[in-house]
Amino acid sequence: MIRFPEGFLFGSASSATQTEGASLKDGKKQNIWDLWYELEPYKFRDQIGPDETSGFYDNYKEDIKLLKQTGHNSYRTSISWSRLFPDGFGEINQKAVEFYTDVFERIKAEGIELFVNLYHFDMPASLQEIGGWDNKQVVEYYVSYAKKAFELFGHLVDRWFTFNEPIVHVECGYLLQYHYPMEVNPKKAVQVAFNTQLASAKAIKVFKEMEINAKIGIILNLTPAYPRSNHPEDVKAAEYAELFAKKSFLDPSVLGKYPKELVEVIKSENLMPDYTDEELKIIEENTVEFLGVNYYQPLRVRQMPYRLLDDAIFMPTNYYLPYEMPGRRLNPYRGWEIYPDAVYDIGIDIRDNYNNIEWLISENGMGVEDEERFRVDGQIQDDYRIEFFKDHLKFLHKAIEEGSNCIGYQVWTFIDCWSWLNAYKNRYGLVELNLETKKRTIKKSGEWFKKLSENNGFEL
Ligand code: BGP
Repeated sequence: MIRFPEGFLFGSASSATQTEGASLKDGKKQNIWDLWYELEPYKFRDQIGPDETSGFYDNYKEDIKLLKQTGHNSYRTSISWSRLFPDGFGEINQKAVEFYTDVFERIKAEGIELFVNLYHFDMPASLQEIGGWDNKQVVEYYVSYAKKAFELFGHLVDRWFTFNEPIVHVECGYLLQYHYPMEVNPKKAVQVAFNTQLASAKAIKVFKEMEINAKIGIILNLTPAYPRSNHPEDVKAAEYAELFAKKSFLDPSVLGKYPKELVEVIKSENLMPDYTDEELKIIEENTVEFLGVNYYQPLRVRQMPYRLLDDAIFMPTNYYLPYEMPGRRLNPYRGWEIYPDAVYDIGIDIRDNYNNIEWLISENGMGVEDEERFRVDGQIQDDYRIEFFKDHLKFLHKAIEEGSNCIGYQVWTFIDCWSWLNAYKNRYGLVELNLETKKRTIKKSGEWFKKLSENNGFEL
């Protein structure tokens, strides 16, 4: 039997845009997902947009009851910025205040620890029009939004997050064209990354000044980079990959400083952002109190074998090549390698290099296509998901045994939800969503998760 420390947090994570639906209802205005879907619906899988989610906005009362039935003692969701402030700033939407207050009160009434995230890839469309994270005025609007959220809901929320996976809106929005505004603009990408870090630190500063009785952190997708071999060139490639993918947000968020190697690369590429010493000081003095770690897949890399053109456009992958390890265990539906050992490596890295800060797994999960084929007597028998959780929990437990300060494990996700790029292709939920009827049915993994949480562990 594997047992976790007393009071260990079990739960799941979700986000506003992926669950609420009602994207233009009761005063909410467009965020970049609603806008992008209006402009280019063909870029969305099966042309399903963010209005067609599981419908938490209308179903939350029933959904919250399911949290208990699936063993949640903690739950993370996010506030939709453009629901609370339809224009991103200025007038507040009273309907949104009522909605989030009721949601949060009901979650608390169930005795569930409430984690609330302020930003999950969902810039209000009106603020994207003025440049989004590239514009420092937007940083100020974000801080005002955060302050209002702390004022309104500070008495209900146990743990706050400033951002979910900030590297994603940097890379996907400004280098790789997976997210709106789909630019390829390294200079902006660096500015967006810096401004996001600044926004996080400024929100933490306000939070601390308000002396709220809760904690504040950030969620990072910490993907360890494993070199193909011990050859020094492969090892160097992995160090570069970690600089971009991991340390770019982890170091300033936890240690208050950017790694000097990263600054050197950015300087040598002529991409230094616009910043002041005062801003660096704000970042240095306002680090996170705990950390959420999303982990799905490792990053395997090898030496970059080609010489680049002198004027090659900057991409992190100018410094390493992603590497597909032969024989890797794969989730074929998502194309992501399954490598649970990394959870241990993350735990030890945080213990040894990041002050052993308090942390939790804030997302981990397996998206599977056509789960319908696993239905027996009306219930999805998702044994593969249970195995996936167990495998990761074993390595998490090992890290905890060796002193890593991990306080919880939250899976992605609660009820099958809408995915940014894959709509409903891959299902992640502990609870099945019938797309036509919207009926919710607990999967086998949901029942298993309840036992896991009740026993604070599981039989090997
Ligand atoms: C994480 C995001 C989530 C979620 C998850 C699964 O990176 O924080 O919002 O979507 O990935 O990914 P996907 O939906 O692309 O399969």
